[in-house]
Amino acid sequence: MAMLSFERKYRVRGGTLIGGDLFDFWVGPFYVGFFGVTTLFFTALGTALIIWGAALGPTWNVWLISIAPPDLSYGLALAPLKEGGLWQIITICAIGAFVSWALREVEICRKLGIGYHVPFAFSVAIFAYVALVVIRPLLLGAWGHGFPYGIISHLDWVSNVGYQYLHFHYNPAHMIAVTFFFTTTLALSLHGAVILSTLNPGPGETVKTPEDENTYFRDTIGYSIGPLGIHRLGLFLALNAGFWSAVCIIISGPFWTRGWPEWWGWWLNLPIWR
Ligand code: UQ2
Repeated sequence: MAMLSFERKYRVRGGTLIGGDLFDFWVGPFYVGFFGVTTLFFTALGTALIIWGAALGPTWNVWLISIAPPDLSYGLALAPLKEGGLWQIITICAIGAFVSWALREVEICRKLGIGYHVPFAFSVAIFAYVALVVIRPLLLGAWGHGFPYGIISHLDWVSNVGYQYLHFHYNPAHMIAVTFFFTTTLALSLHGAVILSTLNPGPGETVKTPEDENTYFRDTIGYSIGPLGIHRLGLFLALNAGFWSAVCIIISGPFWTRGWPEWWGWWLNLPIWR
């Protein structure tokens, strides 16, 4: 399946952002490209450093392994490897790998002559991660504000930072992000359900059409957004979920230092209540 007959015509030269046709080739089904090489480099180095960091640590229990950022006292300086320096290099490798992957997606879009929607969407996910480990630590003046790389430890970090602002659910940007996440799941469940139902109409029946999907939603809720529209809506909802997640953590600390419930004082103090 990796090399369908029509796939050959899409395996075109060019569209690269750097290096001309130096890495412009495929290995099996995979496009390599300059950024395929850099993705591989950062991923291999980052993974090796994580394993080394785990080997230094007190446990091999996968739930408990954790690689912590430097102590706050290091500020924005480089720390010794075993004092958070490992976390700093792993963070560079992660961002290097993520950005390389996004740029490899851009090159493939250019080859195919399609829009940049996929790398753009991935960039929003990268932005959410960078907001946590680069933008907010920079604004707060210490890499120690980044989150630790561990399964349980990063959950503890989220919990602790949440309680630091008393009740994070009162963060207005967090409210918007959560609403987008929930709406994304609603849209995806509606979409997945209607697609599966039209493709599985029952024994002896032929597969149904997008018109049946339109009719289903018009009959039930009086409106259909359409087969193209639902994908535009899904992209919009998902990108906003990631974007507002980044906003809600960046404003916590750099732009609001008290408890989030207190932020709503502007509402309680409106003159209309007197
Ligand atoms: C739709 C449509 C699809 C769909 C879905 C809808 C034929 C295959 C799921 C219905 C979606 C609507 C009405 C929008 C709902 C709004 C929110 C905010 C969740 O009409 O066209 O195509 O998959």
